[in-house]
Parts: sequence; C-alpha cells; structure tokens
Amino acid sequence: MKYSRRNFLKAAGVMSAGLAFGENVLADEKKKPNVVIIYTDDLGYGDVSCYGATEIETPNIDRLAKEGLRFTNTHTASATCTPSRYALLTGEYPWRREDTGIAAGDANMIIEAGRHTWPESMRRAGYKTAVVGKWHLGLGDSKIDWNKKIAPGPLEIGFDYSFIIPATGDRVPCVYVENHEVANLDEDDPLYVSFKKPFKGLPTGKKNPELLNMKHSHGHNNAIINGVGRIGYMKGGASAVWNDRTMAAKLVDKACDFMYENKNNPFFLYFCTHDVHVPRLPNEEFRGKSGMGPRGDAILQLDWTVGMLLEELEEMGLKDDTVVMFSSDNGPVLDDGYQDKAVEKLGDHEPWGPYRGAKYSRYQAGTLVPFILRWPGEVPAGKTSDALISQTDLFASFAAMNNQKMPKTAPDSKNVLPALLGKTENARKYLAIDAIGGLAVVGGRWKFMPANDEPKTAWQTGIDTGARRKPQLYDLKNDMAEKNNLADKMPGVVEDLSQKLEEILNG
Ligand code: NG6
Ligand code: CA
Repeated sequence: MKYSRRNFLKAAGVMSAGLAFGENVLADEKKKPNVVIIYTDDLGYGDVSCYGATEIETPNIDRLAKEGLRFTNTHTASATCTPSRYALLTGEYPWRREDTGIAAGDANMIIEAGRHTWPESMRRAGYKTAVVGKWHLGLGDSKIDWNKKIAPGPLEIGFDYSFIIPATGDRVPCVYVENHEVANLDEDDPLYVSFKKPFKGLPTGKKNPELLNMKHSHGHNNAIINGVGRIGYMKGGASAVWNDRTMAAKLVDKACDFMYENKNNPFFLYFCTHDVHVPRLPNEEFRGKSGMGPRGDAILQLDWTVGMLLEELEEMGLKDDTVVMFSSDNGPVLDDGYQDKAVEKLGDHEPWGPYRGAKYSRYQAGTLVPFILRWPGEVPAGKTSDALISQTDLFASFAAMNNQKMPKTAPDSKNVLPALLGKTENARKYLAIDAIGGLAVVGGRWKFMPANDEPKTAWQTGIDTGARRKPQLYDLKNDMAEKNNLADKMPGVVEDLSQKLEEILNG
C-alpha cells in the first residue's frame, strides 16, 4: 500500500480531518459519477411526449424521464441561446454584462480565458471534460484567422476536448472546430469569412435564390452553403464544410468517442445538439417521418441522438455510474428565418405546452424548458419535481457534490443539489430571467415583469416578447398561461417583487 496522505487517513479512520476544502475523501470511496448534459437548441416545453406532446413520439427522451426525475419548473437564464449558455457555464446571470446577447458568427470569446467555470470546476474535481456541438459563445480575442490556431476557446475555460459548431448552423463558417483548429481544412484551400461584404464571384441567397434548396423567410440570404442561405459570407475551405444532413450523427460519434476514451475515469460531457434550431436539415432517415415537416423530423432526430448516447453508456456498462441531464437553451420557435413549413404543418402540436410565449419572449414558454435528470439508483425514477430551478444552478450544485469551492465570479449559481437528487422540492424561492422583452422575476406562485420600452414583437418572427409599457404580474398557480395581469390589483406583491428584482440586479 502506498503511504499517500489519503490512504494514511483512511487507515487511521480519520476520513476527513485536516483535509483542505475541495479534497473529497468520502466521495472518493465511491466512484464519482460521470456527468453528461444534453443541451438542445430551441426545443420547447411541449415538444416532447413526456412533457405532454401528443402529436409526436420521443421514446428515448421519454425513457430518460421514466428512469429519472422530470422537472416541471426549470428555467434557462434567457430566452435566447448565447446568454443561456453563458449563464450555464459561468454561474453568472448574463445581463450583468452587455456583450452576452446573441453572438455574431465572428464574435470573440465572451467568457474570459482562465475563468473558473462549471467545466473548470469539474476538471478540478478530477473529471475529463469535453464540449461537443453548438458553441455560440465566441472564439479568439481579436479578428479570427480560421486558417491558424483559434484561441482562446473552450479549452481555455476548462474543457479538455472540444468539437464544436463555432456559432450556429445558420451562421458561417459552416465548419467544425476541433480543439484549436478547423477540422479537415486543406491548407491549399484556405477559409475566409466576412460578415460585412460578399466575396466577389460567389453567389448569395439574395441574388441567386434559384440556387437555394430551402428558401429563407427573413435574414439568412448571404452565403449559400449546401444549397442553404446563411448569415454571413464565406469562401474556400471546401474540404472542411460540414454536411448538415449528417451533423447529428457526427456529433454523436464524437461524443461517444470521448466517453469511450474516458470510460475508466470520470468524465463530464457538455453535449449541445444543433437540433431543433434552423436550418432544419435532418438526415434522410427522418425526412417526412413526423408529418410535421423538417421541424418535427428534427425532433425525431434529436430523440435518436439521445437514444444513441444512452445506448453507448449502457454498452460500456456505465448506465448506473452516469448522471444524464436533458434540457434546452430557450423556448420554441417555428419560423426562425427559413420557409420550412414549420407553421403550415404544425397541426395540433403545441411546442410551448400550456404556456404563453416562445423563444425571445419573457412569458413562460421563452425560458421554461424540459429538464430531466437520470441517475439510476440515486435519483427516484419516473417521478416529477416542481422545484424552482435555474439552469444557472447546475454549476454550484455539482460543485457541492464534488466538494469544490465556488468562485466569486459565479454569484447567481445556487446549490440546489438536494432538489436535483429528488430529496426535496425546496430549491429556489426566486429566479430571474431575461428575454428580448426584458427581465422578469419568478417568486413562488408569482411572476413579475417591470414596465419597459423594449419592442413588443421579436424582429420578423412575430413573437410577442412580453415587453409592455405597464408592469405585469401573473399568478402562475391559477393562471399558468399568463392571461390575467394582476399588477393593478395587487400593488403589494408588485412592490415586493420589484424590490426582489432590484436586489438581484444589484446582488
Ligand atoms: C437571430 C436569427 C435566428 C437565429 C437567432 C439565434 C435572423 C433574422 N434571425 O438573429 O435565425 O439564428 O438569431 O438563435 O437572422 S439562438 O437560438 O442561437 O439564440
Ligand atoms: Ca437556441
């Protein structure tokens, strides 16, 4: 036996005495569980059958719910992608900074290199960490040359491995970045990107609509990549251009490789699907299968993705040793810029579930998303929890599980581990969210939205952002669809919640 301090303390029966904070001898006796978070894009509360969808079947996601705990009151930090992801990884509400809105395709890294983030915390606790999939938090710290080393990026904020879509599927460059480099780039065919001007001689969606396989409805009329108009222009890099139709499979493949390579030590995987964001170009296998057009087919592809990851875990014998979480970055949207029949073919499907609003909106459906956590044997199976949770809390909760200290730069992350493990429904008393329509605070049964002058309709999508020139107060217990504004009738509650919001803002 080696006389390490740990073994000595164990042998002496002094398990934790004198240990530095952060060193977790007790947890060490039992293997640390792997942690996988499947973070989907623009998937609504009502988009999956275990959350009430009746027009589409999502058996793999439902299986997670059957074997795990299904949460009904978990909010993203924001009703759009970049700010939600910023909060998830940093533990800081995004509106504390000005540069956390939807990031441009050539945005620089929003999270500072070296910051103590959730993945960094997992790494300090002994995990191997990876991000696979959509990033959308910026890269580099000056104008990016896509043919050279691209840094800082995920590897500078706590990930050991990264394979990412740099921004979104509808923004150039349409290439994967693996660690610090564009994957499969041929140096004889360099890649150039511009968000200002088209490249001479190359077609655009605006000028050459006849070349498009899927037409845009708004925006998305710049470079044509794989027959689809995108935001921004790019030239060259042909060997590196992704295939939209195999994107889901590619991401599954990379994620499974990472898990397999790390099957003998604890791993943390932040797996970000592109589904069901636009452009929706699912694989042939799913085409036409949902009867709802590409958006429904993309939901089926997403369900397949979840199934593949679960199967891989099972095959490796890691099902019981892995915490699997499933959620979304913001609420649902139908037409987000392409004519893909999402509106026309919706039928009776209700992506927002019983809630008001959608992506971009500060009404409930903007930020209230599916959230499932499975940990066989540790977390009750097939139950639901109404605990009020912000995705921002995952950082502090897993840090608590690993006896890791939280940094000061994560002021908005609360430890709700007992609620995540299904031991209690007491989690948060209050949480705040933001959207194109402004901020909102949820406290117990109440939701309050201060008056503001933000646009009432989200740009070109027609979505009601929830912005109003008058304050709004809703009783979520009796009016979950936020129809009946009680602000005039209940000035005391308005006063309390506006004070609470003020405290959060100054906190
Ligand atoms: C909007 C895009 C939308 C989508 C969104 C980001 C237009 C007209 N609309 O600006 O299509 O890309 O940004 O979505 O360009 S998110 O889920 O990543 O936040
Ligand atoms: Ca999104």
